[in-house]
Amino acid sequence: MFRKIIFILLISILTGILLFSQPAPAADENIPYLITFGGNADPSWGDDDFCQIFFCVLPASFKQNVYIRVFDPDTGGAVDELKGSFNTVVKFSVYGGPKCWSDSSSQSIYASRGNYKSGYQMASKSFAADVKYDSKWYTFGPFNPSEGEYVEKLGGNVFKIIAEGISGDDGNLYRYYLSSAPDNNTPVDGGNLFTYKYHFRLPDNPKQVCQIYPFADDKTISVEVRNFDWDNDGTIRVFSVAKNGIASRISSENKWVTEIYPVVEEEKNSSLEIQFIKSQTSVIKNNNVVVTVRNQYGVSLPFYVIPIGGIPVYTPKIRMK
Ligand SMILES: [Ca+2]
Ligand SMILES: [Ca+2]
Ligand SMILES: [Ca+2]
Repeated sequence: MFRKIIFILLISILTGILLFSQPAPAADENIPYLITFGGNADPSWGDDDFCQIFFCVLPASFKQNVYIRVFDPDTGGAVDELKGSFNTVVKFSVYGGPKCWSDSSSQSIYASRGNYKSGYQMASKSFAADVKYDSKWYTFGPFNPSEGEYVEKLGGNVFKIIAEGISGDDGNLYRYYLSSAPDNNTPVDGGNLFTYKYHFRLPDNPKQVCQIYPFADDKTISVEVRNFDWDNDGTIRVFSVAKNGIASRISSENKWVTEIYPVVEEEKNSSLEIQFIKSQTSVIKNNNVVVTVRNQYGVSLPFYVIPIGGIPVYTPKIRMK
């Protein structure tokens, strides 16, 4: 009993801290950057569609203006991935209003082929190589929460941000922050960011492990985990309250692979954890990957940067029957 109380206290403390960190990628994910390549890039560099869609959700009680900040929005300088010379343009656009989330095409893993620009565009800016924005934050907003789409299921107002590789062949690395201030990163209490298709850069250091947290709702009876262009870099494992690091197939250069896992009762309405463990024997640098998770109906599961219900802890036979 005492141990249980300590455990709950620990989780509360951890969750409390997590609620106050809202970058994407989040610190817990240990992912250095999001990535979007220019529209004329080769997918074998690790981006299958040159388009990344993120959503921000603000709790219904949150009424202040918010800002979506982008770190290093330009493609050039030290952070980004150079091919030949820097000639890439990436456009960032923020959407709100009805359908910005609820149009199913914006949640599809094939979103970039459909009506993913649903809702209405509230702000947009294209960035090429520009020292003005190199390793600096650019701020979109202010946005009034009521300008988002209210989604009861998600508990609040939702905005969408699309990063789209317009032209060029270089990789734009960047990060987001959902902020209540225009000129610094001030967390939105209870806010969260999520995506249905995660395009990201792995760390170069083989000792670093990344993790992402898809959420399985009560309708989920199996999940299909897909990964693209993992370049055979080590292992990918799935953890949950009922899974203790089950290995996934891993993809090679420019290839998708699929792994299907059954979801048991205890895992419903909880976050899963997918761990990306780099090869300990070969050094693979600048490894960019794409990951999707869908349920048995082919509906995408969202990845939240702050895992819903906290980081899953493997608890064998959590509910004895
Ligand atoms: Ca180039
Ligand atoms: Ca950049
Ligand atoms: Ca790769």
